[in-house]
Amino acid sequence: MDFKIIPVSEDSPPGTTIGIINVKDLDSGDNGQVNCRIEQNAPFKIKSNLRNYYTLVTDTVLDRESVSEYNITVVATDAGIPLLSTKRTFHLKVSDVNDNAPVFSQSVYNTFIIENNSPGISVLTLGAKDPDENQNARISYILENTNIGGAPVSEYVSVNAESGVVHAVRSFDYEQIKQLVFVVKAQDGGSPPLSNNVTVKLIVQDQNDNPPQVLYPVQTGGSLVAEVVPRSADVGYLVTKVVAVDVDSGQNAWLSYKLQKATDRALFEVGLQNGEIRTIRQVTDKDAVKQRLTVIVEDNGQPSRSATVIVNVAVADSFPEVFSEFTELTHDKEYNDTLTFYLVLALAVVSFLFITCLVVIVSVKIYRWRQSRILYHSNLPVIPYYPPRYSDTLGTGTLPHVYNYEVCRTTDSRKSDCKPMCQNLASVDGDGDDVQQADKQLLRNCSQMSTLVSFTPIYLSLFAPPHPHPPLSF
Ligand SMILES: [Ca+2]
Ligand SMILES: [Ca+2]
Ligand SMILES: [Ca+2]
Ligand SMILES: [Ca+2]
Repeated sequence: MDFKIIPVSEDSPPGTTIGIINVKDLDSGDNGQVNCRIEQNAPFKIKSNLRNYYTLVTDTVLDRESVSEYNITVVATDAGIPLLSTKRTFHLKVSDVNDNAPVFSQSVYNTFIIENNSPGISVLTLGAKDPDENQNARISYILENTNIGGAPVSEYVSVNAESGVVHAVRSFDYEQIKQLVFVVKAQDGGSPPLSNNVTVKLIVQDQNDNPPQVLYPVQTGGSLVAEVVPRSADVGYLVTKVVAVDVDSGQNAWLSYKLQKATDRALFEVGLQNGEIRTIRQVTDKDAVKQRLTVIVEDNGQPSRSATVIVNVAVADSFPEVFSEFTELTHDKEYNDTLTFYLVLALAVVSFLFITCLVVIVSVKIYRWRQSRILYHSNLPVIPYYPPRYSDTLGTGTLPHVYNYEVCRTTDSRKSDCKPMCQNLASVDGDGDDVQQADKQLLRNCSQMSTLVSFTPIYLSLFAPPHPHPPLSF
């Protein structure tokens, strides 16, 4: 008996030939008539196409993941009497096909992490199995890209591709994110690869990392709010209610209220659970108008956190009474400091401006006075006026006409004038029209100078030195 075995793939359809068997029997007739069969119950059968040749074929669909190899025993029997037979066993290995996707051990993973965790901490390990073989069973874990609150999920968690360990990338804040839902894919190395997804829910657990926050009474630095209790108030009169919140959850946000300090402990109580402040006895005339209570608000976390709030209470029947008691408090130190600062600043600015003006005025006065002194002592030469056609006169080289102007300035501007030397000019001797023209021109100039001088009275009177000016000559 000879065998020729061909390896078989698990996805081979029924009827696929696995091997060819050649059986010889030297006898003749029925003694040489051979019949082949398979000894075990196996998904194969033997077909005879030619005398002495048999083919071994698959009878059903094979599955390597169920039975990966077979030991097939073929028995060849003749039809003689007695029956003679022979048997041979051969080994058949079913080769793998990537026909299985990885399967996670759980359909959904739920895991917990306490907020304020260290970044990089491992959260859980995902496990998937692939019943195929070798590369067809090599699994990679891949974090599917989704967005959580506008940020990619990879900013929150990471997954080790080989081990399937999920790490927290950052520290979680329960008050920001209470749970994180993301998808991880397990993919084999087959060609083409097969994969499966699983949903992971990471639940962030609360820590008592927030103290209570008091919403009422509002605690502001400068202003003061007082609750008014009439003197006629009965026992159990509701003065006010302390309102507080805690952004934690559960026991970490379970608040209780206690009276820590009070001007008169026998007059008020605070509701342990609701924060209501009530009177516990009748108010009397002896009770001070101004009552100050310190209430502590505690959560029930481990360890607990707390906040304190000051409640001002006025025991009075009229607003003026309340006002007179609390006014001094409203003008607190901070307000006074601010007011003083601005007053000093304003005084400094005004003083500076005053001194600056004074210095400027004195400087200008000194300058003017020095100028006048220089002019007085300088003995500057008189600059004569040469009329037109001076060279055309008698050629004597002397000035035939003398033009003198005298300008007198006094502290009284109204008296400043161009002295009527001008009038004398009209009577100066001269011959010809040119001289007359020159005289007229001088008269006009004199008139203009008089006008100019008359425009300066304020200036002169303001800065004029106390002594009379000497006459100025041009
Ligand atoms: Ca596979
Ligand atoms: Ca397989
Ligand atoms: Ca918290
Ligand atoms: Ca808390």
